[in-house]
Amino acid sequence: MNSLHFKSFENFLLSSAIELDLASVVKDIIAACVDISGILSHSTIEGLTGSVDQQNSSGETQKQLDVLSNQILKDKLRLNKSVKFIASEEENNVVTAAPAGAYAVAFDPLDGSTNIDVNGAVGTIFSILPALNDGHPEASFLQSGNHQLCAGYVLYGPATQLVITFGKGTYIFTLQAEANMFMLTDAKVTIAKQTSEFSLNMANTRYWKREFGNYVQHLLDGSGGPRQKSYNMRWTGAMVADIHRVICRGGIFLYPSDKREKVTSGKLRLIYEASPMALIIENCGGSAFDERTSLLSIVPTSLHQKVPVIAGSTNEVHTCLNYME
Ligand code: P6P
Repeated sequence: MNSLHFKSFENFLLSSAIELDLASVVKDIIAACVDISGILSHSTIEGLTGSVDQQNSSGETQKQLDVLSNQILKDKLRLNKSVKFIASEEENNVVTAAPAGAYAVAFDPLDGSTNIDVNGAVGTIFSILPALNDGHPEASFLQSGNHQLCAGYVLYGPATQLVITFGKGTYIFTLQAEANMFMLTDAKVTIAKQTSEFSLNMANTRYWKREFGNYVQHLLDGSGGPRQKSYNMRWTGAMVADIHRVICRGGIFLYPSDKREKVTSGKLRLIYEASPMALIIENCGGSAFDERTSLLSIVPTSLHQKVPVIAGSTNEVHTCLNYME
C-alpha cells in the first residue's frame, strides 16, 4: 500500500495549501459530521428514528435526525468566525453568522433520511461559496455552482467516508474512528467514461416525458446494435449513496423532471444537492447536467430551487442528453 493511504485529511489540507480560514470551515463541517455519524449508529436504541410533526421548505416531512443533524451543523458553524451565512435544505431562510466572515456554507444535513428507519445509507452534502458583501444574505447562495470554493459529502455507510473537491480533483477519505481521523483512501478519483449501470426510480415511468422514456427504453434494450450490452440498475433512495457508487465504479444517476406538480422542475435541490455533486463529479472527469445545461452554470433564482439531474459517466450522460434534445 503506498504512502497516500496513510495521509490524513489534516495533512492533505496542509500539503494542498488550502487557505487556512477555508480549511477551518471544512474541518468544522467534518467534525459535525463525525458527531452525526456517532448519533446515527445508536439512533434506533435512543429512539431518534421516526418523523417530527413538521415539514421542510420543500414540503417534505422532517425526520428527527434531519432536525438534529441540521442543528449540529448550525451550532458548529455559528462558532466559526469565517462563516458569514448558513443555508440549509431544512431551513426556510438564510442564517446570518459572523458579520466579517468570508464564506457562505450550504448543506443538506441528512440526505436520504427516509432510509434511516431501515438502516440504509444516508449522508451530509455541503457546499462552500464566497460570502458576498452586497445585497441580501440570500445573494451569496444565488451564485452558480462554478463559484463554489469547495464541495463534498460525508456518506454514513458501512464506513463513514468523506468525498471532497477544492476544484483540483476529487479525493476520498475514510474515517478511522478510533483515531478520530479521516485517512486518504482514493486520490484523484476518476469516473469511467462508459458505463453499463444506471440509477433511476423506475416507479415514476408513467410521469416521464416521452423523450426521457425513449432514453430509458434504450437502456432496457441494451443499447442495441453490434455493441449490444445489457445495463444493470441500482436505486438506493439516497442521492449521496447513488452518486458515490457512480464515482466509485461509473454509472449514470437520473432524476428527470416529470409531469407531477412537485417535480415539473425536478426533485433535487440545486443549491444543497445538485451543485455540490456536480462540482465533485466534474472533478472526477464526469458530467453533470439538468436536461440541457451544465448544472455548474445554472444561477439559482431561489434558495430551494429544484432541478433535474443527469450525472455520471460522460459518454452515457451525452447519450441521454441527445435523447432529450
Ligand atoms: P424518490 C432523498 O429524499 C432525495 O432527495 C435524494 O437523496 C434521492 O436520490 C431522491 O430524493 C429519492 O427520490 O422519488 O426515489 O423517493
